[in-house]
Amino acid sequence: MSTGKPDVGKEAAAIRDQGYVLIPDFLSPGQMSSIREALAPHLRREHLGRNNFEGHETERVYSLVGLGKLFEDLAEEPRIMALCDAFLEPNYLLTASQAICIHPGESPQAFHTDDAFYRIPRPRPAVSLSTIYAIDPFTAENGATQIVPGSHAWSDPELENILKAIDFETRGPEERRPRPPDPTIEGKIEGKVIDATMPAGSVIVFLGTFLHRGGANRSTAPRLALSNQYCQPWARQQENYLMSIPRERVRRMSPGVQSLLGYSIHPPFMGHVKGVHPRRLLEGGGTGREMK
Ligand SMILES: O=C(O)CCC(=O)C(=O)O
Repeated sequence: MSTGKPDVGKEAAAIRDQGYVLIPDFLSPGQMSSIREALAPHLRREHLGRNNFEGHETERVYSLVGLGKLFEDLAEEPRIMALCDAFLEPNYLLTASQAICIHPGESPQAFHTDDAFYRIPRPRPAVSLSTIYAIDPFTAENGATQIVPGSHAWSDPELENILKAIDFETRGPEERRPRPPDPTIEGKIEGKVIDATMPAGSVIVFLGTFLHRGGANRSTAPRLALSNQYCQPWARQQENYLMSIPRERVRRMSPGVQSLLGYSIHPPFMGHVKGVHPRRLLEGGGTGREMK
């Protein structure tokens, strides 16, 4: 994990200017091998994507933060938290935490932004901040994330139909087909797309308003990445950690991670449980108003 007191001024400035920053040497080789070891039992091609957005040749492990201490530590990594502090309001939340393994033969994802489902007119501040950690080196051949620098500032008309182009429809294996090019966006971004190629251990951090996609994997080996995303404390989280991670496990997590999962309040009282702070449920106190 990155060491020392984070000085994120430059990184935050790059994000403000271009929509993203790429930070090399973020994870140590030791961390990466622990991550691989922890993920191995979950990456056996048993849970390939069910639609063109997840990717039929892509494996995803959701609620990653619930899989062990190293993923908890990554979720509250100090340098990433400092960047979240720069773009999000206090008590921001983890909204997505997943491993993404793009297998050979996968086609490119549709271009999208990670906060598109908050239907607030653009241009606007981002509702979320995303991270993608390269566990394998990201190359142009193996499915490096493809990005459009500056797109975080684009207006709705410039991104017209972007959500409609994303295909979430679930199909059986017999109906699977390559992901088609997205005619509503391809022309607009021609010449602006770059492959976020980076050595293993790097992380790319970008705004929720930033256009990107998982690339095609034309190599012969899988491309493994982790992605944690954070959202404003008043926004609905993509993943429902209150249901996906048992409370017994959450009790053993740090107060910071508990808060990121949703055991927190957006003042004065968004997120309360029968009038009390949700942390009380972790302390075993209950609310004093339990249903009979
Ligand atoms: O895997 C990647 O490089 C990007 C994936 C992505 O953007 C997503 O699934 O939302």
